[in-house]
Amino acid sequence: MPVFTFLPLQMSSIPSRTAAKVLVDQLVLHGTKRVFCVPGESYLPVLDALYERREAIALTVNRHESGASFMAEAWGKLTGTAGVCFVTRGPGATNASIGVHTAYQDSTPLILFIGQVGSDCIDREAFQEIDYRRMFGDFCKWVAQIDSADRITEYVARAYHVAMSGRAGPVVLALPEDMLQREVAVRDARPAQPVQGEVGQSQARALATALAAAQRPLVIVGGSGWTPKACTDLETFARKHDLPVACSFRRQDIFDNRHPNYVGDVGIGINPRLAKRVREADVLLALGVRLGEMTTSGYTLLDIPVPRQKLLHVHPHAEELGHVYQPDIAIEASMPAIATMLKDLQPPAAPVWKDETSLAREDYLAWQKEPEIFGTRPQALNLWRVVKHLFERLPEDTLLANGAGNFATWGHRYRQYPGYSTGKRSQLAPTSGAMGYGVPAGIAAQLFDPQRQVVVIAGDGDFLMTGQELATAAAANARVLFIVVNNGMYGTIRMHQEMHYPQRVYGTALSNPDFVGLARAYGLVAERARTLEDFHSALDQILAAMADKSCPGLIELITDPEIISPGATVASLRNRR
Ligand SMILES: Cc1ncc(C[n+]2csc(CCOP(=O)(O)OP(=O)(O)O)c2C)c(N)n1
Ligand SMILES: [Mg+2]
Repeated sequence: MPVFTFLPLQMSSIPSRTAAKVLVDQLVLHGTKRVFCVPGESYLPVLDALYERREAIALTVNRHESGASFMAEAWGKLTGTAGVCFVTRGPGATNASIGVHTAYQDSTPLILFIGQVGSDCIDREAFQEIDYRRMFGDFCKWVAQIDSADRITEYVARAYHVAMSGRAGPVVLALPEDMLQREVAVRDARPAQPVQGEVGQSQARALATALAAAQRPLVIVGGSGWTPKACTDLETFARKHDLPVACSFRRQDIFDNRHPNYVGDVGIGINPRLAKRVREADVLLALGVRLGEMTTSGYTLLDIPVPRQKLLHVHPHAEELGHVYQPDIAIEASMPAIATMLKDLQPPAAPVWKDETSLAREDYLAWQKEPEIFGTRPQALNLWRVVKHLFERLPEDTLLANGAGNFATWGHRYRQYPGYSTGKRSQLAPTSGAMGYGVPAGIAAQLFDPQRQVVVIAGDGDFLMTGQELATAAAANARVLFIVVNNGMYGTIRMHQEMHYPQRVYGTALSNPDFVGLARAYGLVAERARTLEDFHSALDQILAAMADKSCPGLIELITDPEIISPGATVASLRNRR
């Protein structure tokens, strides 16, 4: 019987380090510049190793793990590299799970490290013990536990690789307490090099042929993995071919909304005329987008599994192609790769769809106009005018972050987002529909780019889900402007309640604190506005005070609960039946 002997590596030249130190050294070499955390005794050695590398990695300490994981997720969205978050076992991990779920649905690179109970008491339901493989198994790309300190470089390299390759997403690594303390002599890994798909020549030809034969084509862009260069190439392609381009739900900054070929977003509350165009398109070129529930108006815009439209689907993950809809042409490729190919595609001499593109653009511009609803409620604070004024007053490259609720509609529908071709993202919003996202995401964006104007619009429900992160913003002097839309209710749910159970209002009213007093207690400058005039002066005052004191600011808007959306009052919903 053959006997294999594995010769030990020449260890003498490799200095020994604690596993925690090896771990932090790997974060540095994989390019991480900031980590978000709530500390726990379960990973004290990591904190100590982070202290040693504090020149290389900044540390943001949060007030709740949802804030930490949301911030790391937003960091991943902004940088295209893995956001990193550390939390403690059990309660810390369960609190952080919302950021993992968001990263999964939003295809954002994220690594969540969790302190785990020591190996000597694992599987006893020890203090705060959870099996993370089972807990996170259904909503992350990869979850593992590093039991052997010798293999830490391998696990961490794979975590970065998996989080950022193909369709990006979250990875969870559990770190048993005793493993982190062990001394090991191991070599560092190399910086991770995520792998992305290219476009094959025959696929490029097939796509070009299908596009050239189209009568009523429409492009829908979405997903993650876009770069400024890819977005610039996309704009060139759209202009050269005169194609109408729509963005998917909460990905409105992929394509410049001022571009003559931009025709709106295919999300919640879609422009009915755009929905009709999606339904009646003969060729749909879907780039990067998953064509999920929110982008397909609840799976109604395309037939399942075989769409009526000829579907040309390009996505960085092969399994997504045909996941729900069977494409006519499926291309597994990165967004930079497909955008490069499209940019160089020869356009037809006179595209037959040219006039349709202009009409679709006109429909979009008409959809932007002030809704009539305020005519019926003249005393109400006009949110359309608030959004208009806000983005006229703030710098063009302002980043808008928000979570979930009907308040978000105003920013989604009425702001014209500059495209990522500018080199900067202008929208941070969860396609997962997670409430509480806006506050931490906005703070992360401000930490990422302190010179930038960041504004968070949050509902009164949405805001208080992660409002304690105001302390994090104040501690970091992050000059975020928070706008709280206070209508005294969980408006979205009230809307559905009135549609299905009219006049039986239950569980959807909110009794709110004094948001201005609350913000001031956190060290913010804050004002309240009940009218548009109030808002104008509050905005001037708060922006000046924020600049003066180098602190975050907040404006509370008291809005009319009757105006539940740009197109409906509560009374109109009740009378629908
Ligand atoms: C974490 C989370 N919990 C619950 C929900 C369900 N939900 C969606 S919108 C909403 C109400 C939002 O209320 P608010 O922030 O006040 O905004 P409004 O609709 O009143 O403008 C709720 C409870 C959710 N999407 N996310
Ligand atoms: Mg509300």
